[in-house]
Amino acid sequence: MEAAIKTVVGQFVSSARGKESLNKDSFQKLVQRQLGNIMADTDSSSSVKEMMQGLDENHDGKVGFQEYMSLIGYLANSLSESKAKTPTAAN
Ligand SMILES: [Ca+2]
Repeated sequence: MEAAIKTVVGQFVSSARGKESLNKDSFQKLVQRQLGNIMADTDSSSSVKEMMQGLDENHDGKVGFQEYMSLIGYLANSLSESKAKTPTAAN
């Protein structure tokens, strides 16, 4: 679990390339390279843009760390719901 947390943080840090937030290009690359299986439509730049606007709570046009964590939380929640619906896939 510690490795998973390090991965989540490390992906943000390396994608942001020393900046505090992900811009549209770096967000799109992150989503396509790292979340292409868990998320739908990551190849569509318009749907990635919509996703980004949904996450951008402070409306600065970028995805900050807290906003990124909202996405991770959302994905974790979706995963736990889909697992709960499939009793054979416990743990
Ligand atoms: Ca933002």
